[in-house]
Amino acid sequence: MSRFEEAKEKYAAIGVDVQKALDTLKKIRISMHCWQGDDVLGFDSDSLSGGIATTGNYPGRARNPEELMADIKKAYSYIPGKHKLNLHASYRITDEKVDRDKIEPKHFQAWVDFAKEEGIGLDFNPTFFGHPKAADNMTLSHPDKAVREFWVEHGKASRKIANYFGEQLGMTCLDNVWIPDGTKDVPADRLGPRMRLKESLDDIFSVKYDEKNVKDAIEGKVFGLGVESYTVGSHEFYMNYAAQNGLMCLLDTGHYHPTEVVSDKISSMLLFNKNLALHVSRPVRWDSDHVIKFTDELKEIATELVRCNGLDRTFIALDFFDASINRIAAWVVGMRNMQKALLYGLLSPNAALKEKQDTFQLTDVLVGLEELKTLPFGDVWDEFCRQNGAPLDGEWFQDVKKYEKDVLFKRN
Ligand code: RNT
Ligand code: ZN
Repeated sequence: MSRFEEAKEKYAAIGVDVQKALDTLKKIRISMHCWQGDDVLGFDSDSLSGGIATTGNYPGRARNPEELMADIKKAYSYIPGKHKLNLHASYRITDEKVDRDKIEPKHFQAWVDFAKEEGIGLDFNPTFFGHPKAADNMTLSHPDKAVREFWVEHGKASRKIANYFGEQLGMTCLDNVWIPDGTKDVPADRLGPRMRLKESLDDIFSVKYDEKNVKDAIEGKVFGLGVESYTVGSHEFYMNYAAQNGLMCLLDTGHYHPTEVVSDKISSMLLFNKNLALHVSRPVRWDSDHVIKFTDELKEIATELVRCNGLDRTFIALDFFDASINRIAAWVVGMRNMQKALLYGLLSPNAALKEKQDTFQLTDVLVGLEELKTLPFGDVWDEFCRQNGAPLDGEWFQDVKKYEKDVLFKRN
């Protein structure tokens, strides 16, 4: 009997159908963020702002669209299944000098062609940072109407592009709004900026699109570097706004206080909302955007999505940017870890454990959850890679190192 066959029997003994889990996982598309490839710089600016930062100077950063696309392709070749690519508006590809309020679908045609070639979907994000008009750390909530209007136009232009992506690819595009707005020190007026943000959002979302093409999310945050005391787009702000306007909340796992976990929020969000969006990241002491590891919390997030019947309703995207390591390996480790976590959740005897909880057999719950951890999970993961024609753990990194030596290290 093969190791996989043996593993299958062990899982069957606790009531888990392994092949069903593998088939479900195969259908889950994870949105891979283009911005890990070039340290979030994009093609229309040369500096990052808005309280987020990449640290490190590992050689090989993609400097232009050709390099970024080549690196993304490389990363996908080591990741089982077909996924999505998450773009930021700052990654437009054009020779025109077009400012962010004037971007159009045609400035992203190269990405659409790329997506068609790769058989992937696209998601989109307006870029409210890394721009002279965002220098005050105020965009949609800026006291100056002209600045606000510029960013409102950017928000609208972005949704139009997202709609185009959905139409062209026949796959819903998630358009996610995150703004950096806030203040370094304790503000004298918290309400004013929030009123202005509300008004700006009303304007942006007044244009209606077919939900088949584009769905809108708004991403809250607790604080950023340099905006430590007050964040206009806080969680309460966006949860209320989303509830009132039928939008989707996006929870970034790095955007909460250090002992707060997103895994516990998923059931409540899915209970009251049709859809949910995630930015899966790894905060180390703060919103540091480290590469996601196969941690207990990552497993818990994925298992909650399975338990709450949320896999079809949740847009899973990754959001980290580490410039101190090989950027392709960062993507591959993160994407594969997200898949591993989902597999872990799919291989859990969730119905049986729920039954134990509801009949107060709490020791059974404890033992059941703990013993899951040493089942032959790795053999099932290997089989998932095999069934999807992807390399197993241990089989891809040498190849990345070769690409690093032949291609990445020659850049500069
Ligand atoms: C920032 C947010 C936001 C960005 C990306 C680049 O704290 O998490 O999602 O990381 O849009
Ligand atoms: Zn995020």
